[in-house]
Amino acid sequence: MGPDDIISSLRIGARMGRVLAERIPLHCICGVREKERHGRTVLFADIAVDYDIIQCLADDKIENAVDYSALASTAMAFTERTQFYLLEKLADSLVSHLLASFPRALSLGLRLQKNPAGWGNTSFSCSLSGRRSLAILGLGSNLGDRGRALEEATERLAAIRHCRLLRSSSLHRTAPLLRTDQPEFFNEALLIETLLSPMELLAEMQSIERAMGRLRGERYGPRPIDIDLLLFEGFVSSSAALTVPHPGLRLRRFWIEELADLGLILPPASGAILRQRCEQIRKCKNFTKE
Ligand code: A4P
Ligand code: MG
Repeated sequence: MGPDDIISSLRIGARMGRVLAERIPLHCICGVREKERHGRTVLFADIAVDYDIIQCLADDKIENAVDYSALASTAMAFTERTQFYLLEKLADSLVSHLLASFPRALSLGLRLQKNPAGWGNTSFSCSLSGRRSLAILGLGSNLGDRGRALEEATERLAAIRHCRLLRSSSLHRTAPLLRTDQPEFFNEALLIETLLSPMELLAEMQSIERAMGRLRGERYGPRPIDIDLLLFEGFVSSSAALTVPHPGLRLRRFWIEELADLGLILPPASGAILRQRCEQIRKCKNFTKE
């Protein structure tokens, strides 16, 4: 199992099914041409939703399924209220609205098709998809009221649009790593579900850090709050702006324990990961082992 698959193991036991609603007529104002701005035109939508059907198989009840007729009527009601120039923009807001309205949907694919007047049988379409992803965030604080800071960060994260807090780990008091000349940390990990992309989520995390008084000073230095993205479902990246899984994930004992609280047992770090991380740490002054 690769590091990107670790978090998906929380979905073990799922039996994935797909419902499809096709050629749903949507009446809306959408288009860049003058005549398209004056009245509603009809677009056609195909919507595919993937979800875990295990519960509806167990009891054969619509409440535990994704109701395809509700899917179609929600799409119709939403588009009637909107006005966009671009098909892409309409598709994106419709995908977000449907994912938010159908919490069972794990991923959703949408195709919008348009037959503009004057083009005969020619049609144009735009396809877009979105998904609900699991993510694990690592919270740390070693300045001010550390317990309150973790609580406040958790409240703020739970309030982000398109994010839902699923579980939190126990709180750990930890000796400072990397830079030892700073106060003891309070650390905690959260499991969330989000419709945001990894970069959108990172931007929200950083804006919470700023709102809570985090000033970006010395790397690894003391901070009222630090929020790290430890894992994001189906996503691996090694860029400086976003490295996921977090490079210290399997090297910090408190993260290993916090993830176990969330139901995730991490495989041990490979020799290559250990060597790479030691090299990284060596470049930092006042370092200690993680
Ligand atoms: N960045 C890249 N990947 C990520 C990611 N997965 N999550 C970028 C969050 N940010 C990520 O981050 C610096 C840059 O890393 C950002 O621009 C972001 O785009 P930062 O939060 O400004 O700086 P930092 O926190 O000092 O660096 P970093 O690498 O996040 O360090 P860590 O791993 O957070 O280490 N000891 C204990 N006991 N407990 C701790 O929580 N934390 C640290 C900081 C040191 N010692 C500690 C603890
Ligand atoms: Mg950090």
